[in-house]
Amino acid sequence: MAAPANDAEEISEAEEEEHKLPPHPTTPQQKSRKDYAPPPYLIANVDLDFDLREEACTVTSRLTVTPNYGQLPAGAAPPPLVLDGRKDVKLVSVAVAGRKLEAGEYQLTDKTLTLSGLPEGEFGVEVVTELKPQDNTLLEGLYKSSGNYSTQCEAEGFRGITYFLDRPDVMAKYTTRIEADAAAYPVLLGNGNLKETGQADGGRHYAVWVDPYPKPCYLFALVAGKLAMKERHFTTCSGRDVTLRIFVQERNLGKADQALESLIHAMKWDEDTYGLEYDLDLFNIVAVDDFNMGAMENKSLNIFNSSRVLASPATATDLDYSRLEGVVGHEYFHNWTGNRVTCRDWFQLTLKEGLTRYRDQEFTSDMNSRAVKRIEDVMLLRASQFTEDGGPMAHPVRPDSYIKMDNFYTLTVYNKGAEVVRLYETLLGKAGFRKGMDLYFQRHDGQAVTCDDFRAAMADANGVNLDSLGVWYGQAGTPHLHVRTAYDGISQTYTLTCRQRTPPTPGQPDKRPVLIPIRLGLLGPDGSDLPLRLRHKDGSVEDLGTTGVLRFETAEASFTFVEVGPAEPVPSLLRGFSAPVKLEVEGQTDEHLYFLLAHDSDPFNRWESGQRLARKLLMRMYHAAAAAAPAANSADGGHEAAAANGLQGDELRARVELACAAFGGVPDSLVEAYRAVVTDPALDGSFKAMAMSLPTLNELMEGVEGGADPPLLHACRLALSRALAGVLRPELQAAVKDNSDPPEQPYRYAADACARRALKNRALALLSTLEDPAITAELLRRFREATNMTDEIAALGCLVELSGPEREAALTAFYDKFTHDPLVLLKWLGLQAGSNAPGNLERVRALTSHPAFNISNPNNCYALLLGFSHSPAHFHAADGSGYAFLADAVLKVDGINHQVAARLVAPFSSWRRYDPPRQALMKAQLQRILEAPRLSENVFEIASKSLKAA
Ligand code: B3K
Ligand code: ZN
Repeated sequence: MAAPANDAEEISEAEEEEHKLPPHPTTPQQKSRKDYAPPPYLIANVDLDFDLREEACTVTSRLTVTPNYGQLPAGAAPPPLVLDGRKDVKLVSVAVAGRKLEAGEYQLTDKTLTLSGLPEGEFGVEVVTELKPQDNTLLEGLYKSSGNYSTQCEAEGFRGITYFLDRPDVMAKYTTRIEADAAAYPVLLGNGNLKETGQADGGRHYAVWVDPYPKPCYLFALVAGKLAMKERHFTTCSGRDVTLRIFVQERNLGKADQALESLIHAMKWDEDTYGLEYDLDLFNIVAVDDFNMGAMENKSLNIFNSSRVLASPATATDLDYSRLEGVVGHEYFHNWTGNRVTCRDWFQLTLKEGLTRYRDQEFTSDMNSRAVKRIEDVMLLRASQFTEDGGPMAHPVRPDSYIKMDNFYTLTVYNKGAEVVRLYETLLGKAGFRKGMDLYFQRHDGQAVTCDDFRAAMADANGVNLDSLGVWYGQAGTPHLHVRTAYDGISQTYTLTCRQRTPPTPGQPDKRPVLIPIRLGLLGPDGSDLPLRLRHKDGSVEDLGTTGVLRFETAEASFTFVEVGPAEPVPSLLRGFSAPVKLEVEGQTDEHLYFLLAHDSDPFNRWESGQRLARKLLMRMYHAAAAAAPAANSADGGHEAAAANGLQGDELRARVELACAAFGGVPDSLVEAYRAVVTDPALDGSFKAMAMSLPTLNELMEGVEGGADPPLLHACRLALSRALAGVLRPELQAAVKDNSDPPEQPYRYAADACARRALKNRALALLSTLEDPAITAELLRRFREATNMTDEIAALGCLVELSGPEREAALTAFYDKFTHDPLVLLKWLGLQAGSNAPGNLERVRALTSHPAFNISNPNNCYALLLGFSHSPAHFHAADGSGYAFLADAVLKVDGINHQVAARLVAPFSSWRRYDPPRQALMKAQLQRILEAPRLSENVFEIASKSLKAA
């Protein structure tokens, strides 16, 4: 099992030895899960008073502190109370039990305020602090965005407001009084119910908010500003009226309706699916421009990154609409999974995030196409979470240690965590899962609990033992599942022999088997599902219907099906992607895959078969092209991927096409399979669009042994798209034509309308790779005539990859049209950032000083700087120029916002996936980052751990 986590000293010593790291100015403290201890004090009530003023804000916090240390030994003094704080929080005064303390009576450091000599029993503490929100560029704690006050407290931002026990197992009832200038800040919002409002001296006013539900401080929020509002109502299942409001800047009022609509859907869905009703009379949403993450589930005052919550047909794409629905749902669902039942400590983050991500995935599936949603979720998991799990930052869904918790809001905790929750559902069925959820709330409402408590509720509600699921929480890395099949024609039996292995990850050399539910079917010769009759060890036979679930939890096991008939069946394994593993089916032929693609009753596996076929071909192309390149270029004496290094543009393209032609090009059978998909009238357009999408570059990279050459791999992907588009041109053009709506048709965000746009735009994207002037002209025309952002950005996205005059014309037109809409300009920045068009690094560099770019705004950094890391051609340029550019950006941003900077380091963490010359270049940049003075703990953690695995 997991080796015990290193403590802070071990980490930094090892770092210094291996990489000669300069000691970090404040040796970052690594926190370990095994060190959890309950707090010696609890806080029952928090009474906060915010006096918001332009130069400085004063916060008065009155706490009711209760002992939690149990019986004191006779004569022993109560333990000290250590409150968390932050350097930029100025302590004005502190009083205990009504008496103001003198300077020598408490201890103050950059991070803590320690109070000793405390009374026994309950006592009051009053802390007064002074803040400068206008200077808070970290965007944690209280800060200003677009002239308004706003907060972000998860994970540890509350200590940026006042000295407090900033940990989730301290749950208190909050009262918040906010006072500010009435003209500049007419809207004053807090958690819970609005109890009182009134005028104050000097043109000021105030509001008092009372939250009746105990909560950890990370769920505290406050907003004060000039905001416009839209309102709707929801009647809960028990007949209560809830007022729903969204607050936005005046100019964004036209983009606020969809959020309220999605919120209503989410509230209804949670009642219908889980019987969970909203528990207050008011629910507020606020859109904020400067926000590190997507959104935050503060009790009854959800704060969103404006890019996630504002939408209109002219400014948001179908993808934006669907994400909005998902994220509004996610934050709302947290009210029960996260707020009413919260995490005991931050190591348990997946308790709320994995579960809530699972819930938002299910919500989106029920609102739209379940099959398409599953495919999208698996694509993301494989493209990004598998990468994380295979890299130096690999961590279990319940991490063992961290330096900065904010670095652990990862795809592993969220999305792999959601897959782990899905395992319960797969094993227990929907009804059994619901029973488990009911018991979980019955037992733990109002508590701060652990992932083990969740598992126990699931097990106890169903009377089963789920202990073996525990391994998923503690083990990092993606399990490999290997299946061998054997058909016996004489006995008409079919046996699957399964083996599993989880690769070692940093700190976890040895792995245990995990419980893998394998959902499967067996296809007969006509493509229909055979009845599944599983023979048990005792000889009894169990009827599993036509789709069954095998429980595979040892290193190796066999499963035999009887009465399978006179022909060898074709297995459809891991239907619906029933576990987050890498599946290899020994002896699976292309014929099997074509057969599954044509017939599988499981839509996920139909799609998956196409992906596997494309992946195999792409890998063949890649290796052929890499081997064909002159070895003289090779920096490591013959490493094949390195051999094509440095080739660019047309040369690279020619190399790939030649190599592909040498083995006969794209097989007819693949072309025919794609043709069948595009022209099948029974298939949903969104599904077709997914089926016509090639495996992502990230996913392909995983498959290249010894490290990939991204520009070469990208060139192969492009070559395959081009080849398919060349042969299927008539079918693709027909798909474009048949799915184009007349210009007078108003935009609708609805499954059927989105499906038409998805198919049309996917077909256009494939056609665009032909670089045929007629098609390029059509793209430009479609761009100009688009009546919604989905079509507009789809056309622009194609044009941006081309290098002709159309590219510039479209980019300029788009900028001119949206100069005054910073949210839309994020798309404009993002498209240019990720483009592979020749010479694009210079363009991206120039954009960093463009008026549309603001380095202090997280969305801008994500669009342009992180967006640049998505360009295989330029971020991974063989000369290292792309890496140097991003590392410069990391250092610059780290001086402003640590969380954002840490996210910009992530692309370097996967250095091991690339060819040796690139590995060296990336590691050199990580080293350079680490040597920079005044590095934040956030960046230090990612960069040092990334290098440590070298
Ligand atoms: N819980 C927040 C994320 C908080 C981020 C802390 N750095 C959003 C969410 O998952 O709902
Ligand atoms: Zn969440």
